Order: sequence, then C-alpha cells, then structure tokens
Amino acid sequence: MTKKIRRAALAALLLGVSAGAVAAEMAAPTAPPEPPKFDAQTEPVYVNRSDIFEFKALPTYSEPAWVTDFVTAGKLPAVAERLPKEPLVYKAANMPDGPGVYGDVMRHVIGGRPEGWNFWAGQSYGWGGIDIGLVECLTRTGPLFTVNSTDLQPLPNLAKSWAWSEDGMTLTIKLIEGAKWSDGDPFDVEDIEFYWNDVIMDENVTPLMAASPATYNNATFAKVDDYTFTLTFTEAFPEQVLYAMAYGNFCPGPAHVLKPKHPAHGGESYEAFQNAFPSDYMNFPTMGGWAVVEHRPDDIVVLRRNPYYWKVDEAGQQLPYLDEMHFRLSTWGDRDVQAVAGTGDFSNLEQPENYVESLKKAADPASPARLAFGPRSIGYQMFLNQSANGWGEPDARAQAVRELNRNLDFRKAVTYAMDRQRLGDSLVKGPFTAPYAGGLMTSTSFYDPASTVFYPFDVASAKAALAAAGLADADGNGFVDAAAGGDLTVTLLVNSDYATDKNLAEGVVAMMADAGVKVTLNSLTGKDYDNAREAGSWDWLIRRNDQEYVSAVQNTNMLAPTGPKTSQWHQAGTDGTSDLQAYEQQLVDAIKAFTGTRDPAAKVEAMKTYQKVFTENVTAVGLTAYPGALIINKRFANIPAGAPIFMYNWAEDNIIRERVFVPGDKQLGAELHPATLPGAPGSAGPVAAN
Ligand code: BQZ
Repeated sequence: MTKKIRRAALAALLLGVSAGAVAAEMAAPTAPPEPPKFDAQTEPVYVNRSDIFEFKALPTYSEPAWVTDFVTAGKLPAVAERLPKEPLVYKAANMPDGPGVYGDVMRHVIGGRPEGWNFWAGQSYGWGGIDIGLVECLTRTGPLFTVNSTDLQPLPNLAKSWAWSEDGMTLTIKLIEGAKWSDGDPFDVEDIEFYWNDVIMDENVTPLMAASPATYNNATFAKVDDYTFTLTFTEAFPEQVLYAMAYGNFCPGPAHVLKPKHPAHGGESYEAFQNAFPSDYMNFPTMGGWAVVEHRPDDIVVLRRNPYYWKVDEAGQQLPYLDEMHFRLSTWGDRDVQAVAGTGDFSNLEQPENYVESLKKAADPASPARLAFGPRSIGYQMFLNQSANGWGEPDARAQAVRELNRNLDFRKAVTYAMDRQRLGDSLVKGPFTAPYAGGLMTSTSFYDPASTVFYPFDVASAKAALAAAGLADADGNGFVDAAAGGDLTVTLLVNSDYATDKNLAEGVVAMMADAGVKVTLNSLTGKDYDNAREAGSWDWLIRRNDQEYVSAVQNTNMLAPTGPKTSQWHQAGTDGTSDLQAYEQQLVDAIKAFTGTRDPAAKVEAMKTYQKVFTENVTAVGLTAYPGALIINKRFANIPAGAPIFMYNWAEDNIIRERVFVPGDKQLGAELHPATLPGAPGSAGPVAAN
C-alpha cells in the first residue's frame, strides 16, 4: 500500500469513516440540478448598437434655462462651445419614453463611503453608482443587455471608433474630439497617455478595479495625434480588450489635475498621490454627467449637472435631464427599504432576505416604486486561497491551510459538505435561489450544463474526502487535526455590509462543522473586506460574483490567473511569480484560447473547457445563485424594459441615467442646490449664476 493510501486509510479510521469508504467512490459528481423556473418579469427590447446613439453635429443645442443665466452672466461659454464637434446623440426612437425635460433629482441610497476621488490610485467612491456616474470609460457595456446577440460588441463612448490593422496586431482608437472635463479643460490623448504610462504601467499604482498590463494583453501604447492612439499586441485580433476598455478599467482621469501629484511628475510620493483628492475636495473634474458639489460624511453626497457633458438628445438638448443626484450614505439593506417606501428612488434588490417584504410593498398599487425581476445573475462563490508562495504573507497556520486548499480531495470535501438548497432556503424560500456549482453562471450565453461538474451534498463523501486528504480527528472531538497539532482551523473572510454574505458564511461554518472542519469568521466592513481580499490575507473568502462569472465577456482575464493580479483565488507571491497548479494552467490556457480567437464556435469550445476544468477541480465552491430585481420610483421615465440589476455592469450603468427624466408634473422639487453648477475644482460647494 502506498504511503498516501496508508495515511488516508488511517485518517479514515480516525474520522470514523470505514477504510472502505475512502477507497470506495465518493458520491459521483452529477450535472447541476435543474434551477427552479423563474421568468424575468420584463424582457428587453433588442436593438442594434447603432439604434441607440450616434456621434454627429446638430444644427442647434440647448440647455436648462437656469444654465443660460450663467452664460448671460459671462460665467460660462455658450452651450455650443461647451460641446464636442460631434456630441454623442441619443436617438429618440430608442428612448422608451422619448426625449425628456430638464429638472429633478435621482435619490440613491448606498452602503459604501467615499474615501476620496483618486479612482486611479484605488480610492473607492462608495459604490452604488457614484463612480459609475463620475468615471466615464473608453467603451461602455452596461446597456448591452438590450443589444442583439448578432451585434454584440462594446458600445463606443469616449472612444468614438476603433479599427484593427490588416494583420490584427494593432488597434487604432479615435477619441471623441473637442469634449471637455467638467472644469472646461480639454479631454484628449494627454489623458490617455497619463492613464497608460502613470497608472497602468506604473507598478506602484493600482486603480480601483486593479486594471494592469495583463488587462490589455500587455499591449504597447503609442500616441498618433491629440485624439488618436494605438495599442499593439503580440497576438492577432485580441478583440476582448474592447470589453476591457469599459467601466472599471480603461476610464481615464483628468491628467491636468492628477499628473502634478504623481511622483513621476514631481509629486511628493505615491501615498500623497493616492490621498491628493480627499472626499471633502469638491468638484473633482469629471467626464460624467454630474460633479460632486457636497459631501456630508455619513450623511449624503450631492452631485450637480456637469455643464460640459458631451452627450445630447436628438433635439440638441444637452444631457443629463436630471440636474441633481443624491447618494444617501446609509446601508445596502436600507437602500431596498427606502426605495419601496419612496424616500429613495433606486435599488438593486440583491439581498434575498428583503425579497418578501419588498415584493409585498411593491405589489400595492399605491406603491411609489416599480419592482421588476431580471435573470438569475447574482451568484455567490467561496474561494479557497491557492497561492503557496507568499501572496498575503501567510503565517505557518495559514500556509498549512493553503497547502490543503491546493489538495483536490480537500476541496472536494468542502463542496460535498455544502447543502446548497439549505443555504438558498436560509436566504429566502421560493423559486428564487438555485444550487450553483461555481464558475460561469447560467446568465451567460456560454454556460453549458453538460460541461458543469456538480458534487452533490453528502457528508459521508465529505468525510471520505477529508480522509483521502490525509486529515484525521485523533482526539475524537469532531474536528480534524492540523498537522502542527490541535484542530485544523480555517478563517473565512466575509463582507459584513451585506446580510446575505453573513448568512451564507454562517451556513458554511455550520456545514463544515458537520463534516469535521472548524471554520472561524473574519467579518469586515466593505472597504476593509475589499482591502483584505485584494491583499490575499485570507484562507477562504465568500464573494458575490463580479461581471466575469455573470457575462464571461466582461473582465474575462479575471476568470483565471492570466496575470499576477487577475484571479480572485490565486495571485502572485512576493517574488512576483504565481505557483500555478496544472489545472490552473489549463484554466489560463482556456481563457487565452477564448480571448485569442474571433471564431464564435471556438469561443464556445474554449468556455466549455474552462467550465469543465473549473468545476471538476472545485476551483471555487459555488454556493447559490438567484435573480435580482430593479426597484425604481415610478416618476422616472426612459427606464429600459428588462434592465438586469447586474449583467455586463450594474443597473446604474445599464439604465443610462443621463437620459432618464421626470415629466414636469411629477417632479419632486427635492433638489438641495437648485439652479447651481459645480464651482472651480477643489472649491467648496455649488455656485449660482449671480
Ligand atoms: C451596485 C454596485 C455599483 C463592488 C459593490 C460593493 C463593493 C464591491 C460591488 C451593487 C454595490 C452594490 O456593489 O451592492 O448593488 O449598486 O455597488 O457599483 O459590493 O463592496 O467591491 O465590487 O460592485
């Protein structure tokens, strides 16, 4: 008998598992159980990208009358001078309720808090749509949920157009010409150069969504002229990079205020650069529809319309229609409560604990809010840290856990111990939740049940797998022992900002105890959780999926350790290298095959391989998946039908807030700073025309 089997047999005996069970089959994996039928309440109206908007000059432009007062007072150039040569023109036929009228406010409620405005040095704005409204990117993917699958490519945005060279090795990108930052400074290739050279290529700077050279296939940047640049690649037609130019990644900042603070251009230090624009700094220049004019800590962030916004409707009205945006600084759970009560205007209903109450309140005809469920696109996975060469600087205990996390039998033990139906029912009963195997979600067109390996709930198999991993319970206290003595103890990092995350974590702790593994919770608030997650200082981690598992085409490089800081479960150690296991290399190869081909059939095959390798090897332990619902106040017009709360991006991007409006007779009159504009960068508060 080999040493490994001998050790496993002994472990089995000490675990109270018959030696035969170890040798015998653990429960055979199956296809994932059929998810309960749950039809999205509303379906999108599918169009082609060219039906949504175009870039063109219009004969005349207009603005809210109160903004003209600023022009009359000599405080602002005329609207035609504030707009680019060819603004982005939203087509009326694609507007659900047609061109809108000016005025009113959208009152968001969020659970995050703004740290400062240096998104490019990793500062969070507090999520919940603040950053999505302030940071515009070269391309846009949020609205793609309405785009025909035959035309599925990222939408132009700050990048007006792009073209591939004959050999597919060079992408030439043309920026919108003549657009300006909210302080009037020109937007041009200088902003791109700074983003590329001093954010992406500078290893001392990590933007909020951790975009790195690997995000862009390690391309080479070159300026062509003030509005044109190229990216040159080592492999032909890496079309995926166009998705990597959407929100979160290629979203250039205002070089004219960032550059002087950057150490490469005379700035004091990287730390000073990161903290150069604290959250009390007002009117940080934006390309977004609104700029920050007030921040009352733990109370509210207020934005006012950006008079240089570069988008209009077909009548030439400069957007946005809404003059003001609120972000009440509360909790994510309170966002749902306020949206159905009508004291807030918007929520992504994503915590099932609130479903029944929210549905009940929204069902009342007198309810101020509409509630519409979309596809099952919210999913939770538990990641096991599989870096064994220093990521997160593990101590001896943590290192021993990582070695176990790299043992397939140990990972199988964890997945066998999960009663996913019970986990889902603990959140909400009914047809919402479905057991989730991990990896690609059913919400993506690349999902293939036949390529998805599902290990069914079975405690005996979990125990047998622990024994096969060489773990035993010598002192008979019900928990397997650590090699260094005492009980093996695993820490589980969880985001305490969400009831759902905490409830799932408590379910995991209980189920692992039944299988014989001691798990202790490390429950941190959002920003501390995100910092710990990114630093790798955790054994196991529960996380709600980001776009890559939901759409597969957004942030695709993050589906595997394709670069040193891309995957959720395995990043480079202190020496910059990643000690990938054989199956992880197969995942990397599958993702590179996907992003390296333009052939749709080859893409499908690559994702089938990815899903098979991911789930067969229990890369992460899938927990539960369920649909979210968009809750939005009934007074708003131009809300697209079937808008998912999360697909290529969050609903704050998907509903295209810059063309949402409130008919005059329904406006609340709740603006806190009516008839004012953002002042000079850094100045306090909004300014009136006179
Ligand atoms: C949506 C989203 C808009 C981040 C955040 C938050 C961070 C994560 C994630 C979601 C919040 C809302 O999600 O929960 O409904 O409004 O902001 O950005 O969870 O902690 O780091 O990935 O998007």
